[in-house]
Amino acid sequence: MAINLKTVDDKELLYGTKICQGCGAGMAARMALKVLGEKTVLCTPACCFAATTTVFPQSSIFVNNAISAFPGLAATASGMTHAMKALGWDDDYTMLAIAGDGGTIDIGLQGLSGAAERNDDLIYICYDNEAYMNTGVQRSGSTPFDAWTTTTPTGPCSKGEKNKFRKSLFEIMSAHRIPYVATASVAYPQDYMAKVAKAKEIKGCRVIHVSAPCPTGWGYDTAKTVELAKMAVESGLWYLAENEGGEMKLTYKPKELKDPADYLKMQKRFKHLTEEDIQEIREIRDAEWERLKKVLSFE
Ligand SMILES: Cc1ncc(C[n+]2csc(CCOP(=O)(O)OP(=O)(O)O)c2C)c(N)n1
Repeated sequence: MAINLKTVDDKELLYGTKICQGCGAGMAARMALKVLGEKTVLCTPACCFAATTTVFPQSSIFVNNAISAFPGLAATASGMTHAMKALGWDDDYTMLAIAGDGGTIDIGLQGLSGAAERNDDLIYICYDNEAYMNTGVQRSGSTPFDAWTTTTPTGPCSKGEKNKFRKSLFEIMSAHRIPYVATASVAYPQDYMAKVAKAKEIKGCRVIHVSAPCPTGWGYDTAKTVELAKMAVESGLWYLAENEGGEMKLTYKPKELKDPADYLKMQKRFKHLTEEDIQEIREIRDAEWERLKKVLSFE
């Protein structure tokens, strides 16, 4: 699908923010807003995106952004989309909810499940920086195996995050049988924006889970966000997929998976890993890729 990059004037998007240099979350939000345009009603819970763009009385977004309680984004957005209908707003408006992985995959999951069950008419974007970044890098249900965070320290008694598998929001939401679920990455803007554009044309509950690296929490050079996000996909540690009406597929398949070692070695949160640890991550990646082949029907 061709994306009109001129939907909104670049200058109107997120100027004068407090977003860190190289913030993947800012990129994810900016690209979504670019596609959805001015007829968007936005709601965000406590997270980096809210704290860096929307602190009353200042805002750096060209549409209003209502801030919800941390666990309450989906419930608030559900109420707002019903209110839009009750007020007779024209159908062109999109109710957009944007939250981090903590606010979605952990504390906000119950409300999102309710919105999905009711098939409330909204687009929910979870930008995934793989920890609770706004409060200083605490682990979430999306923190990868072995990663350092302040609550998964590294040292003689601990090797970072213990869970081998991250919660799969894509599969959790697919199990709700909503009309559209996708994964995406800020390193593949055409793929991501096409998914947002497709979601805009569909009614009901639509969820997009976008990989969004965080230089501050992951510990890497701020210029490398896109490179790192790309390496995650090319090494099979993240994947680009969609589920449209029950049809699940990969939307981008790397020719052959790259060695995750290069990706891991670029980040301070993995600097404690030995060659044996990296080998274990390769094996977990291989097993997960085999599982995904069955879920997403690819070879
Ligand atoms: C009930 C509740 N618990 C904790 C907090 C503190 N808090 C605010 S933002 C945040 C982290 C958000 O993490 P995430 O959703 O992953 O978004 P990110 O900060 O990474 O953008 C926390 C714990 C809160 N606001 N409300």
